[in-house]
Amino acid sequence: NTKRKKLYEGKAKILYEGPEPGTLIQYFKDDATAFNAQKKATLEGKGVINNRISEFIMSRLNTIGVTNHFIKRLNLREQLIREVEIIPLEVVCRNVVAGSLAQRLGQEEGTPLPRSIIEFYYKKDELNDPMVTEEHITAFNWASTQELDDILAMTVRVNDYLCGMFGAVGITLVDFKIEFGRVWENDFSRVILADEISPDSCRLWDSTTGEKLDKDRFRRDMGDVIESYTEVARRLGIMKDMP
Ligand code: U5P
Repeated sequence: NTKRKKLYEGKAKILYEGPEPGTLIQYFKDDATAFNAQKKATLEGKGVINNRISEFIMSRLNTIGVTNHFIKRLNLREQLIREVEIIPLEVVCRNVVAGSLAQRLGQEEGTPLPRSIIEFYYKKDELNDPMVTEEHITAFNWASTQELDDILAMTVRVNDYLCGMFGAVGITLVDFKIEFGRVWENDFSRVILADEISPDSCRLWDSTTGEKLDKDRFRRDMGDVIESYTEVARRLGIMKDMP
């Protein structure tokens, strides 16, 4: 392995300088954190599985016209991606009540929502990623109104596609978090999907048993985290070459 410049290290991923200008290498670590890194662990093999699941989902989304940063997988833990100017928002889309929605509004976990809810959180660890509205986002120039429209439209498309994709293999997509970035072409910028989509960033429940197949198993000390992530990959028909 040749030496290369580390540009950013997050809780579960590292970004390195890429081979060409405008590209980066995204490395998936085995580290898991929850509750803004108050809870930490290393889950052996998680990085490998999430690299594969995210590759699978991002490639599918690219083919249906949801432009994203994924270019190609390089090896077990790394993928080549397009460099973006990250938009400091976590966009959460919910189909069923769970997690912070259940907590904050006292609603029962598992209740299907009559229509999907999209929420925005400002990415700021020191502030615990507070929820914000579109007005905060445009007031502080985190994204323009046009960019917000594009983000909303893309989020709805991602949700529709992933609900169908997971539904077909007996998994309910309860909710998920995605992130977006800006790319510049000449003097124009465009918003594309970035980061990752994996059981770290989605709630996935077995459609018949309700069994959780996602990061809540880690957050709630339920055990079998890797086994559940592997089950998601198996149902999607990926990693057939892995033990
Ligand atoms: N989520 C993340 N990262 C965060 C917060 C939430 O990926 O920092 C995901 C959760 O995995 C869940 C969804 O799928 O966003 C909603 O989380 P919550 O607001 O219910 O905790």
